[in-house]
Amino acid sequence: MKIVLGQDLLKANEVIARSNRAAFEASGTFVANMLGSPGSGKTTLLEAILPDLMSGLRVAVIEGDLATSRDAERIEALGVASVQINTGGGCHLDAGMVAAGFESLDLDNTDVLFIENVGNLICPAGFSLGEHRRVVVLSVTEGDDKVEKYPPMFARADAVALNKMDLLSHVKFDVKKATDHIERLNTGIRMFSVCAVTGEGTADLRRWLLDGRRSCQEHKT
Ligand SMILES: Nc1nc2c(ncn2[C@@H]2O[C@H](COP(=O)(O)OP(=O)(O)O)[C@@H](O)[C@H]2O)c(=O)[nH]1
Ligand SMILES: [Mg+2]
Repeated sequence: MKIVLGQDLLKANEVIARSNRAAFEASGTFVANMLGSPGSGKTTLLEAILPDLMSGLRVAVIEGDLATSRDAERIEALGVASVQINTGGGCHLDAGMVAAGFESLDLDNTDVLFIENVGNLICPAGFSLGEHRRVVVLSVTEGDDKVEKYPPMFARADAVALNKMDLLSHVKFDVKKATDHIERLNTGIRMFSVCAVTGEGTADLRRWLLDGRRSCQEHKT
């Protein structure tokens, strides 16, 4: 008998992801999955966009990491409810972990939930969490070949935040080449150039997320 474990795992994840999505729809919570390499700037980007979002919306964050609660502490310092999930060595969050994570959040009183995935350009791409939107944070210090090397991550994203633009003149990174590659893999993907430490460019990303939230409320997607 042939057992295809990988496929079974993904199918089981899909079932839980659908039930997560149903819970998000029921509570009216818009959910964004933030992905990217370790150190690409996922937490810094959240720190840049959360304060403005918080002025009109109730926001929460689920943080995924192999170990430590450092990122959740950074988010809580902003006054945002957060839950840290430690995967204990696992290279990605799966839908079951997220379901356990949002149990300790008050979803009914959460308008926008961010999930910061484990830093990794490979494994998280295959695991839906029930999110409405996927944002890949790619920093210019990682090299412009990362799109070619890790296509599924970019093919399955809704947006890319090209981060650390303040360092562009110091590194070899061809923005046009990377952008062309991303758009070839995924027509219609949104590209944002940002500097998470100064917040430059993040207003456009924030507006896109808010538009996404509005369209999900109207069309339940
Ligand atoms: N120069 C610069 N550094 C950044 C930027 N965004 C993040 N960093 C730095 O990159 C490092 C990793 O950031 P972090 O948000 O922890 O990355 P994460 O692992 O993806 O969550 C930290 O030292 C940040 O200060 C940026 O836009 N410009
Ligand atoms: Mg982080």
